Amino acid sequence: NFARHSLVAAIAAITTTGVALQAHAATEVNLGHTLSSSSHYSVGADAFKETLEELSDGAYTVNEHPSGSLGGEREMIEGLQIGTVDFVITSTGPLGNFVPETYVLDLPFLFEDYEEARCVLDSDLGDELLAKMSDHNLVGLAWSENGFRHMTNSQREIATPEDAEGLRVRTMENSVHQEAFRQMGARPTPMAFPELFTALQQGTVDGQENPITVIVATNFWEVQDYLSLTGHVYSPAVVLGSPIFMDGLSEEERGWFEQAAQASAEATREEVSRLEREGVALLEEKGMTVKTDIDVAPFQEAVKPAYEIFTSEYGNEMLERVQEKA
Ligand code: EAX
Repeated sequence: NFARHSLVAAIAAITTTGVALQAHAATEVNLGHTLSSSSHYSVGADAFKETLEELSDGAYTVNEHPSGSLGGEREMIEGLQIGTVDFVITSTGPLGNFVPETYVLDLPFLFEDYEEARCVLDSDLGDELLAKMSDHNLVGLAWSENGFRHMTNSQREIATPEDAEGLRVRTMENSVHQEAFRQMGARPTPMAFPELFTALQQGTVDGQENPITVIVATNFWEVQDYLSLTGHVYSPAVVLGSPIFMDGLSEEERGWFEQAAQASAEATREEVSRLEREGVALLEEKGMTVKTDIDVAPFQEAVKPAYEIFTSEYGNEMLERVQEKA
């Protein structure tokens, strides 16, 4: 009798749970980025999804959209502002077009190494820049990472700025970067990332610049023979949210998303570190000619005017504050 009673109770419980689950189907949010599903951004997207689904006990679920399937980085940022995209992991490449305060982070040779860059982004200054984004209709959630950028091309080995002269180099849609490459004598061609592989393949551009992480994740060795470890600029990434989605959340829910973004950034940074250790050997194995011992002083000298152009437009204050912390 007792057994029968509990069986009935158990069935009732299952039925109720079933009804409850139906009534509260998980709310789906989308998260986009430009890189492949084997990339450091996808590692970060997976961490975002896992953390959020766990913290919210399944109330939210994340649909990941890698490989630029929601558009290039500039387009996705616009999507956040109009509410067609909920979350994005993006480099700061096109972000300055929306939040000019972040341009400072894109200056060449600003940070010496990963430790320094991460330390500045994790400081109160980094928090301040994240908070600034809400003045521009975006929610800045966490500083993630893309990595130090290096040059690749299909024509020749680059050891000095002169070697880059006349090369058509794809840059991000970032005026600071375009200026730096112009100063080096290259011909910068701004372009959204999803168009880049084909442009390299068809020879519309000779070269591009990206971190080891991106070169590995995008199989650039198939279309680029030379890699020079110029490390000319640190490329931060950021986890951004749509204010249209986030403004509707309770305090507690908002906290879940913030923690998910934090977990995402941490997982991505770990993957960047791993690829920094292992990626160059892999690219050599794939047939790239890698120039490792680059004297960066002439490159630093060549891009100096980019600093003047930057400060004449945005002033010295932010730059000095970053340099003090670095
Ligand atoms: O954020 O556009 C770029 O070159 C970026 O490094 C890439 O989209 C990853």
